[in-house]
Amino acid sequence: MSLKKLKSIYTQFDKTNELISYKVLSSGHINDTYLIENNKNTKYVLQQINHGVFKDVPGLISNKVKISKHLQNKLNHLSEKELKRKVLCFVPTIKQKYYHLDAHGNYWNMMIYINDCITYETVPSEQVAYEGGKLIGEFLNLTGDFDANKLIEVIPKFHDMSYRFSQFQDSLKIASKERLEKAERYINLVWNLKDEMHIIQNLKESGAIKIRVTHNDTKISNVLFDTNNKGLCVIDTDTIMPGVVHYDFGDSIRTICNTAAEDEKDLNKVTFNMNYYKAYEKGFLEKVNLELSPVAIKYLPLGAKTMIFIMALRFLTDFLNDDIYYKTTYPDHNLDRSKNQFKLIESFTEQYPEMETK
Ligand code: GN1
Ligand code: MG
Repeated sequence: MSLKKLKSIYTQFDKTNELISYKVLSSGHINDTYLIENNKNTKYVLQQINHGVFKDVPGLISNKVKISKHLQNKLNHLSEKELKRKVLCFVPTIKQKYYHLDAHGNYWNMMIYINDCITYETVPSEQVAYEGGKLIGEFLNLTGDFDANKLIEVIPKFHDMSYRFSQFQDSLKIASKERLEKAERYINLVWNLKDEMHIIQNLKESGAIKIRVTHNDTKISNVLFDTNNKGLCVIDTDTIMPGVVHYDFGDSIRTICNTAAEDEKDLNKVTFNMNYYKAYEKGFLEKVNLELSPVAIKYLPLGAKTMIFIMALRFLTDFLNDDIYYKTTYPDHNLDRSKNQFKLIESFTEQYPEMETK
C-alpha cells in the first residue's frame, strides 16, 4: 500500500488535516491494518476490511459501531478521555458513514488509536491472565442487556462445529496427496474428538445455554493493557455477533494459557498453563455477573477445549485447501498452527480433571 493511496483514503475521513506517515500493523490474519499519523500528531488505526471473508461489510460496521455506542452509554460516568481509552471510537467519514467504499470496491474504516498501551501474544504473568479475564468478563457484562437480535451474523455459522466439520470434509476431497500425507496424524485426531466437540453446539441449539452478544475473537492480542498491566480495552470487534459465552471464554483461554505463540513450531514449548487458567477464570467470573446458569458454568472448561479445537480444525482445513483463508508467511504455516493447537489440546486434556471443579 502506498502513502499516496492511504492519504487519499484518509481525506474521506478528514478533509482538514493531512496524513503524514503510516506503519503496517501485521498481527491480524484477515484485514489490512495501518497505524497512521496526521500533521497534528493525532494517530488513528485505518483498516481495510477483507470483504472476501466478511460478505456484508456495512452490516459488520453497523454491528461494531452499535456495540461501541452501547458501551459508551454504559460507561458514561467516565471522563471523555478515559472513555476514549476504554472503548473503541470509530471515526465517521465526511459523508457521515462509518466506512468508505473506494473506487476498487474496498471498504475502509477508521478508529482513534489508543496510546500508551501494551498487547501480548503470550502472557507473562498470572496477573495479566487475571486482568484479561476481568476485561472479557466486563465486556460480556456490559453487553448483557443488548438485544443480540439487533446484530447481524457477520460470518454465518462462524463457531458452528458441524459447519467447520463440513468444510473440513470438503477440504479432504480436494487436498493434494502431499498435504494429506503431512496432515495425516492430525486428520485422525479430528475424527477422534468429533462427538465431544459438538457438545457446546448441541447445548446452544437445545436452548440449554443462552444466545447473547459475543465478541468471537477474544484472543489475548485483542486485549489492550495499560502500562500498569490493567485491562483497558477489547479491540478487533469485527466479529461481534450473537453467540454463547463459551466462545469468548474459550478463545481467551486458548491464547492466554498457551505457553507459546499460536504458530510456535517447537511443540516442546507449547503447554497449557493451568495457573493462568485459574487466574483468568477468577477474573472472568468476578466481572461477568450475568447470572450464568449452572449448566453454562459447568461447561466453561469444555468451551475452552472446543475453541482450541475449532482453531486446530480451521487451520488444518485451510492447509488442506492450499491456504486460501488465513494470511501465511511460509508454505506449512497453517499446518504448524494446527499442530500447535493440537499439542495444546493434549496438554489441556491431561489437566482437564483439575478444571471440572464447579
Ligand atoms: C483470525 O484476523 P484475526 O487475527 O483477528 C480469525 C479468528 C481466529 C484468529 C486466530 C474472521 O482473526 O477467528 O481465532 O485469526 N478471524 C476470522 O489467530 O476468521
Ligand atoms: Mg479478528
